[in-house]
Amino acid sequence: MTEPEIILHHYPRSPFAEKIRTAFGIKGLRWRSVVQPRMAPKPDLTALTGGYRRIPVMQIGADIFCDTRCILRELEHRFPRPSLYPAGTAGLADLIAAWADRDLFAASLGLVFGLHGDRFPPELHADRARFTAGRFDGWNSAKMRTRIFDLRQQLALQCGWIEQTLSHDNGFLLGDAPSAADLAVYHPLWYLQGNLETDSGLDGYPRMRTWMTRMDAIGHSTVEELAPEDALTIARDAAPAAIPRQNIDAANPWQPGRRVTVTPDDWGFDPVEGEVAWIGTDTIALRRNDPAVGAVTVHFSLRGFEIKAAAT
Ligand SMILES: N[C@@H](CCC(=O)N[C@@H](CS)C(=O)NCC(=O)O)C(=O)O
Repeated sequence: MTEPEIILHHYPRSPFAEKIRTAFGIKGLRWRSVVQPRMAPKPDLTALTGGYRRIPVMQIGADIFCDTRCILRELEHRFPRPSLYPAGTAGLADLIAAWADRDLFAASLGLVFGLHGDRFPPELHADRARFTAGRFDGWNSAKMRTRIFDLRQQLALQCGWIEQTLSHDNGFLLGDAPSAADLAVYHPLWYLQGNLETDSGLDGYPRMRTWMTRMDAIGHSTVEELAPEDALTIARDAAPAAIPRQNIDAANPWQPGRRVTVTPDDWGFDPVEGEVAWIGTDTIALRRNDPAVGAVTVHFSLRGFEIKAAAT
């Protein structure tokens, strides 16, 4: 049987998508690229996810993986070599990623919009203000500008940590091979550098700059374009992967069959409703039926999401 294709729903300038594109590069995977809009509405994406609009989303047949943590977990499971957790890095790589995906990302994004908010169209500011529900100064350029000095300080502090971590001169953050930690630290800096160039403040960290060049050289492996409607057809024609039987702790309120909502807890608070199909220690999968694509299983990371009983 041929392996189903990996489809990534993304857009070129998305830092979190760069995290996954670089993971494809590390693992040498072939993938199909579906370019989605960078603002809502995203009907060809939400038909698959049930409302989640963030980028990136990975699709394999009728299985949909939301959030980069969940995507990396699935890639590691299906394609274990080379590992995103080389010897000695499990645990520590995820701890570093938990900081970088939030704090380093928020400071980088804040600085780009503080310095160059005027370059982005008003519709994008309005969309992101709704998306983040008041965080990031409501995406008001004037307010964001007043934070530039503080954000530069925050970034200098965090870049100092990265520079020190790289003082072993082993090539990557946790040794001589790239890990999930490198992916998470790289994507906010890639975004900063791509938008601010010499004004990014990154030049004061020579080891970090060399490491960024090394990360950039990994590339994205082999990619082919796919039209959004073709991705929907692939989901419609596929059946979700079989869910293994589980023994679940009776105290767990989210037993298979229960209707729940799953909602991000940081930004982009769009709930997805479905029936619990699987729950593990780090992921939850919901079964849902969509008029456009039929039965799909939507997978989420447990970290960064809130589960609630559905109202109906
Ligand atoms: N925790 C999420 C964060 C994803 C995220 O915030 N992505 C940004 C793009 S880099 C986004 O969705 N922005 C709004 C949009 O594209 O509509 C992950 O790891 O995937």
